[in-house]
Amino acid sequence: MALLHVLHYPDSRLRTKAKSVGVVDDGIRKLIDDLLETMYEAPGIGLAATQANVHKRVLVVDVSANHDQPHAFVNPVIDFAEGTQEREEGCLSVPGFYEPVERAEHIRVAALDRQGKPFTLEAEGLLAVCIQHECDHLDGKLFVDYLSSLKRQRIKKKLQKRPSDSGRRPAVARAGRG
Ligand code: QAP
Ligand code: CO
Repeated sequence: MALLHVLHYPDSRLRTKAKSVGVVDDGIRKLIDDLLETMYEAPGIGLAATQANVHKRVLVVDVSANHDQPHAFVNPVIDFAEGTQEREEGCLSVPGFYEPVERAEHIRVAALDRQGKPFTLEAEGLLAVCIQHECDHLDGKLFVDYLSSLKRQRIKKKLQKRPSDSGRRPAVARAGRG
């Protein structure tokens, strides 16, 4: 297992459209394990391969309180969506910023699991939001794209001013910098 480097907005590589995985092999299983390790270490509740500069359609999520319910999706497709919900979203690629975004309340996602076996999962609430957010990453889309251009520009300017690893420093180390 290995920790992966996470790209930060506005890095243009986050805009790459990821390619479908042909065969779920040991390399994909290692990618899944590395994404999970990186997500848990952050800590985060979701991470897409795109964020680690790997442009394959692979993502992981775990919204459980005990961090013991990992889900990995290869070639995920949301084939059903209904209702709306609005929640504060954050992103490991947009460290330190949280804004409300409207998403579908209830989804169904079809994907391959870590053995390459097709499955579907129905999700609602936070898990549904997280899956929609991570699927967006595979198409080069970020939650800031749903905000007003004014808010997005403010976030971009603030992230461009700070060192690229500052999202990983404890809050106390940033105190006094605004
Ligand atoms: C997507 O995001 C998500 O700013 C996953 O300094 C988030 O795990 C979907 C994180 C919220 C729905 C609701 C963010 C870690 C983690 C930060 C994450 C940060 C450190 C974000
Ligand atoms: Co994200």
